[in-house]
Amino acid sequence: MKIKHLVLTTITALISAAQLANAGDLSGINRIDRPLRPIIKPPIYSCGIDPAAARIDFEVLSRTTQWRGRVRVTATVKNVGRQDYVSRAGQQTALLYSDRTLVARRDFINLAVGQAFTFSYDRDWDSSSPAEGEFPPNYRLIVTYDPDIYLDSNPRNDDCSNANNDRSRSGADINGLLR
Ligand SMILES: [Ca+2]
Ligand SMILES: [Ca+2]
Repeated sequence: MKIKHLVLTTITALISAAQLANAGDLSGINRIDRPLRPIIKPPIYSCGIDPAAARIDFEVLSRTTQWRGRVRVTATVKNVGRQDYVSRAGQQTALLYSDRTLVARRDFINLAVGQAFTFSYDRDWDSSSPAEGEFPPNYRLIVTYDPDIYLDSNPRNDDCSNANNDRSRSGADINGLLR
């Protein structure tokens, strides 16, 4: 009888221990003891032929008062890839929008590795006005292509990343220059 009781007690204890271990495992407490996965930063994506909407810059050209002046919005398109962009006229263009209004555009043809071009839009700005100071427009630079750019039998004008062809910057940063 004693042996049978001991065996039963032992089995019960083992089952309880196993349940506790399982409960502990699910509680999340034990997870702290596990090695944490290192946070791996994704590599900076760089592909072959890659014109990109690289920058939007603001500058004050002249000032009439502390708050008002003439400003320039400059857009920069750059081939940030590892191969030259070689195309034909009329197949690619860069557009600069102020909110939904197209304010400047520049057609381009070829863009060597690392080569950039800029184009700009000048306007009056009043940082004390509602239209500019309180609700400044958003500027947006877009690199666009003919719909058939990937089907034109010229692989040298196939942008390998469309993720970097669209860049925005708030005109609020112009208010920072006219203060
Ligand atoms: Ca691109
Ligand atoms: Ca093509």
